[in-house]
Amino acid sequence: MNYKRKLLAVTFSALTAFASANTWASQADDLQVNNPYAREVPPGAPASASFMELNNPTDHDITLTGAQSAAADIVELHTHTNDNGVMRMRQIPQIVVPAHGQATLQPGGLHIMLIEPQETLSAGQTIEVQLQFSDGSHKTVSMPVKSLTGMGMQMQHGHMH
Ligand SMILES: [Cu+2]
Repeated sequence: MNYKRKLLAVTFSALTAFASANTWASQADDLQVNNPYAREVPPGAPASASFMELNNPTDHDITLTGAQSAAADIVELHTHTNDNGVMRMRQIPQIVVPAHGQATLQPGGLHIMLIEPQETLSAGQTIEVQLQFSDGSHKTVSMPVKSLTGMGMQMQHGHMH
């Protein structure tokens, strides 16, 4: 083994050590996003929301700490809680996708709130939402806008202006 090859071998084993410590691949790279979509809202609506399935195939937790989008002025992570039979939503600081697990963002549950959405957010459009993770990485997800009317999910919202 000449010197150059030896150096490469050393570098490679250092990389392998990094990878096994789970600090090499970013959380953004590791997370799998399935079936993302955003809710259609009429012009002037105070808020919309984005939903998706998050899959974590790795052996370490992935922590979503925030999101942003050109489609809305304010973007927050939200969940719903059952408050004596009344479903209310509230902002949460993070969504953890457990190792070898999933987190499902869906109507009535976890969601990404799109507050003060852009003027038109109608079915057939595509918007982008950037997910931000606790390791500083981020992932941009393109998603269709879909009409959810007929699903009987009228969202209560606390951000009326
Ligand atoms: Cu919300």
